[in-house]
Amino acid sequence: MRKVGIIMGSDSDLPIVAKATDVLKSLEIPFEVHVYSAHRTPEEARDFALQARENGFGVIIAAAGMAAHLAGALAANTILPVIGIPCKGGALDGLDALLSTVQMPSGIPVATVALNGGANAALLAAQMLALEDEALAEKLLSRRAAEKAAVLEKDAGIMERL
Ligand code: RP5
Repeated sequence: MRKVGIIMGSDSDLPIVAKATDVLKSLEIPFEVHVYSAHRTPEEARDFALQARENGFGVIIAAAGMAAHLAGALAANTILPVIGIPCKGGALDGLDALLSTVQMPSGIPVATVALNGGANAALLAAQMLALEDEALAEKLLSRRAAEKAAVLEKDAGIMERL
């Protein structure tokens, strides 16, 4: 199976990235995590993206806050799908990161999840890899079934709580 590459702009983004790695571990998807900043270590970020396909990656997740150009900068150097996680924080509490990540000009797409959406970023990456991996697709279907059962269990008990 191809790996998921997770790049965070700073180690202060780690709590958000941990939500993604928890999901990837639960699905037994191999991953690699790096701290590469688009502005502090632009060469490392570029080289990672340029070599990602030949290094066995299938999807890249980029987590960054404030003027969050990391996902776009990685996407500029690879045709692998790039999923951006805008991280909360700073004076605008994430609105800056959300717009910086989601508003990519035509030609270089970044699939953007919610602010701090580490779990959904990992699930979206898993769904991409599952296109060519039936065993992984089955795990995702089981996960959906478990979520459905949990909601229906809450539905069954909701009247008793009122
Ligand atoms: C971005 O700036 C990082 O992704 C982080 O979310 C934010 C703050 O970085 P630190 O000042 O905590 O290193 O580059």
